[in-house]
Amino acid sequence: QSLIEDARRERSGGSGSGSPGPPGPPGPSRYADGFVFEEKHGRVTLTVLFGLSNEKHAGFFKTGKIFETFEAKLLHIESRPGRKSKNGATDLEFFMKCEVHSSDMDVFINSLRRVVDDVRPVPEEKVPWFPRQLKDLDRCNMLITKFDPDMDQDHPGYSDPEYRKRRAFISELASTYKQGEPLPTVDYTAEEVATWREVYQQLRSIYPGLACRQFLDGLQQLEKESGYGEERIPQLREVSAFLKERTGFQLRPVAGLLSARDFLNSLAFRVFQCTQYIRHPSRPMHSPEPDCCHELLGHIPMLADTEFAQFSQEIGLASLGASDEDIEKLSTLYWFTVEFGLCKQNGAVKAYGAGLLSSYGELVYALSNEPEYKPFDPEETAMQPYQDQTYQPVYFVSESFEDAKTKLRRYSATIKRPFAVRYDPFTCSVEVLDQP
Ligand code: HBI
Ligand code: NLE
Ligand code: FE
Repeated sequence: QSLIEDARRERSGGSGSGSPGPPGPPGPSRYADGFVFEEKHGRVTLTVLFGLSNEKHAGFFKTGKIFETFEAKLLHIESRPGRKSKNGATDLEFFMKCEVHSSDMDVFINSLRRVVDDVRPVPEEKVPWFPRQLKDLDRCNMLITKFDPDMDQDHPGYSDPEYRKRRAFISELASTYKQGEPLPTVDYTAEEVATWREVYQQLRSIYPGLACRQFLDGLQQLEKESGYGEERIPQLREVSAFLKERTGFQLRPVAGLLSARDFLNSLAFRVFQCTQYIRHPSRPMHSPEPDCCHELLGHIPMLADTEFAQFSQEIGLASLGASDEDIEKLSTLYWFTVEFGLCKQNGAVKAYGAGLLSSYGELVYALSNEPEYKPFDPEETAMQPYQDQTYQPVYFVSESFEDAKTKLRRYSATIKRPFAVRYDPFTCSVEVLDQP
């Protein structure tokens, strides 16, 4: 079974369903018939499953003749008990990896079909691939090109070649990054620092009345100990070191908006994927995509809170190997809490969502009497459609910060998977436990 599992994993290549997988030779999944594992120099490697009913065991030996005829090479073969047949005997199931001339592939498979039963490719993996250890996060890099300055005509940087060049440079630092390397340092230009200063000044002046207590505490520590202030953009390296000491979270550079699966999966390892570029100077008060203002001002102060860090990791653990539907629900919940959540504190509504705390425009709007408020209830919130272009039409308010946390925790624990995961903090890896 182990080899079949490996074959599936390699086939599914990288992160989650529909992922392009790691760079390298073209993935086998592009072959419609599903048998081809790899194609090189006119030869294909096939992964084949077939069955042998009890009455037909002799058929197995006939496969040898077929191999001879096609000059096929057998690379690996395993058998295991298959279905029970009518007379109570157990059929055998075979897994085989072999190599044939590309042009012979179809005839070869059809010939096998004549001597053994039920010839089929290794089925697609049912549980999506997920990272098991820190270095697997190098494969959690599937970007969503949604608000890309190179592709999206509405992006404020679309018609600014200088900005696009800068973005490409900073993206490159992130895409070549490997887990464990020192975090890249960016020498921010005077214009970039000016954008930061504007964002920082404006937001800083309204935080005391609008941000939740946990956020204000975190920000204060960062200002005191990690060089936060309006004069310079903090480097990921120093901020990561700060967080590591507080809550064990560390940062990793990312080139842009990540797929929800990869983003959430990283949280399971207490890794927060951070963009390092800054928004376009023409729109400092709101950006539809994450940028360093969003990460550093919105997320980092919250991640310095022990309880918040703990429950961020729990959402991450719940996302490992989860179905696409569950990922969708988790990311919607994440959106309306970690990104845009409001909570009551001392009788007033305060913001704890990072998307609010990094956007002057939306922070003011969310706490005005314009938008609709709904009480936070995970089951209902998970079903609320959201949009990411502009301000949210509805925000979810929880009775307290703790209340949001408890409810989210309880919800993540209900996500069903055919296995359980346990995080080992000593090795920073995930153990997978098969449930009985
Ligand atoms: N990608 N780089 C990056 N930063 C985020 O904050 C982020 C992301 N992808 C998805 C996401 N956030 C969430 O809003 C949820 O979809 C999980
Ligand atoms: N709208 C946020 C901001 O302007 O900082 C970014 C949100 C990212 C999800
Ligand atoms: Fe975010």
